[in-house]
Amino acid sequence: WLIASDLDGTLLDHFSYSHQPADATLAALEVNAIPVILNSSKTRDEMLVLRQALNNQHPFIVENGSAIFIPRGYFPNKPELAREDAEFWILEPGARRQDILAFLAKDAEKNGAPYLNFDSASTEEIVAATGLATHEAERANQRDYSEPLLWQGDEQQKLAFAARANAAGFSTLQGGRFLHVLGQTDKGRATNLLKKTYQNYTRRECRLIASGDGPNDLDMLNVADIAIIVRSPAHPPPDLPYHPSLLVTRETGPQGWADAIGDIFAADSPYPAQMRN
Ligand code: 2M8
Ligand code: MG
Ligand code: MG
Repeated sequence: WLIASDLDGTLLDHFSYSHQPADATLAALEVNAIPVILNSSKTRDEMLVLRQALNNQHPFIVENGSAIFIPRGYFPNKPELAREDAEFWILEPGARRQDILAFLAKDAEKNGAPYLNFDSASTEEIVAATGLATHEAERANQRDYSEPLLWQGDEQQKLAFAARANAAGFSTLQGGRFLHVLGQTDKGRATNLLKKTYQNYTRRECRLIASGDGPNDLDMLNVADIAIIVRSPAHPPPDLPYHPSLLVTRETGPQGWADAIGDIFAADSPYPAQMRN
């Protein structure tokens, strides 16, 4: 088994960013050697801090599927297409933030910019938009592959903007608060790439549980054997197209997540035994 999970609104409470209700379940998964892959809109810097807080040493996926960070030595050798730095082997299906910013600047000249974007926002504005602390907001703006926009225009303008981004070779994804502009990737594509990497090294098929609360999680839920939609206190659950094994949690955030994982691995689980072990 492999579990891919969103952070905000899933492993972390939407408002308080607390992970406490998920801690015992995360520890139990670790004991059972079931890797939890953190897969979020967040940046590398943010993820490094959260991985520590969550006691997680597995690969992780940043900026909505833009890059996969694999701790060096996690697999017997470096995956073929990965580049490496001092700590990680890095697969990068995404685009570069500077190319996205160049597109935004050009697009704004012609169509205006009915949004607040991180690159031109002050730290105080990011704090106000996210509820993060100052140093956390700084880490959130340490981006390499994507740009979050706090949309201030109407829905129609947003759709037209998304179409122009696509035509320019980028894509857009709606997160809990922001519209993210990124390369032609998403959480599902990156999860699949990482799953194949696990399978190549273990020479075994691995099954995937994915969990998330927002529209930007749907691609990841779609590639999973079991999909968990975590209920949000802030927005309705996203519409999931047909999925044969879908759970929607009763509780919100990390409590909902822990309950769902508990149900899947419980002795009297409604899931077939071969799905449990
Ligand atoms: C942004 O991501 C969330 C994820 O759903 C959003 O769109 O609301 C990112 O900027 C991320 O880096 C940041 O930590 C988060 C804070 O709420 O917002
Ligand atoms: Mg989320
Ligand atoms: Mg997210």
